Amino acid sequence: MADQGRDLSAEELLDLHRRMLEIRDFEDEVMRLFARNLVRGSTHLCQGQEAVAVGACSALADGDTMTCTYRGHGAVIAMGAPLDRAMAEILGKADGLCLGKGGSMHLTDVGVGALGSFAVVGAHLPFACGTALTAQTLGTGSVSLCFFGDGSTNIGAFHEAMNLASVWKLGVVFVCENNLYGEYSPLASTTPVGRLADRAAAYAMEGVQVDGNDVLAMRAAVTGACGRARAGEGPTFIEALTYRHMGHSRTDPGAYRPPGELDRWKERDPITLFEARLEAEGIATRDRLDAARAAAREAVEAATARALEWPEPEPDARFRDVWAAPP
Ligand SMILES: Cc1ncc(C[n+]2csc(CCOP(=O)(O)OP(=O)(O)O)c2C)c(N)n1
Ligand SMILES: [Mg+2]
Repeated sequence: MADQGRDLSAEELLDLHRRMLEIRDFEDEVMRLFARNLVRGSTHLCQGQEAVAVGACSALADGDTMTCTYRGHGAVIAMGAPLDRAMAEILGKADGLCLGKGGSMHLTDVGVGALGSFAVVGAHLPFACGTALTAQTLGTGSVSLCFFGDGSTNIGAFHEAMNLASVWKLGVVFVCENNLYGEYSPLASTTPVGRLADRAAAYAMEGVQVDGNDVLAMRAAVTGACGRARAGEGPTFIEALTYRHMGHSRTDPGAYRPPGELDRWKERDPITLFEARLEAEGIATRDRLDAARAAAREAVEAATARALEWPEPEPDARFRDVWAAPP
């Protein structure tokens, strides 16, 4: 454990810190905009789960791809999507990542390898197999990183995708964000398996459980899985243990959670855990970390201000870019 991150320079470690801060501030900002009725539809926020997205995506190489769920703002930002165009998409603006047609649940930025956020639970797991099959067929060596929740492991598409990926030795890295709840249901009330990593054994696949609030542990697990994928050894299932600070979506106060649970998880906040390590190892002083916090907040505020200024889509644009042009 202690050796994790030794391959990274101080600047690279601080970059992981910055990315997590930007995602946290971005999500807090989305919450405020939602309360002002500026966000259409719902939002599913990922405060508390930043280390999963940032650690995992930092292990990818150019050309690798990523798919995720409606709780995917963090993953898309971790891939390198610009904050302003991501925020503009959530606001339904013409300059949004999907020209305002996707919204919070469908953030996509193909240019950075973020191939889609999916609102239908489990729908993207077979899609991730498809991108891995493309990589295998073309011999590109690219990896297909696929994020999904604990609840998704009970849906048929999960089992089909795990089976297919294993039997065809596809380079998929399945990252299950186990945040203990699927909507309002605790995991144990829907799932007979306590340790989700054990589900991989049914598909003769390597299954590992990782502290999803430890950005370097996440990075190390995904680095190992990418190595296996690129060597043609097939997929890996990573269960990332984490917690969402907010309710399932913006209308959910999360009252079903036992008293004290949220506070206990906040004591293991991924950002403060990483800051403690950066300080303990002499990578950054408290002042430097505070400056990074202020800089991230300013970056998100500036991106939000730009996104708010940008125009609404023209009514005529609503049927454009919906279907691909025939070849
Ligand atoms: C096929 C399908 N069934 C049901 C839903 C409604 N639904 C939306 S999110 C969700 C819970 C998913 O939980 P989990 O996979 O743990 O992800 P989390 O929201 O915790 O990130 C459900 C049941 C849906 N979107 N798609
Ligand atoms: Mg969940």
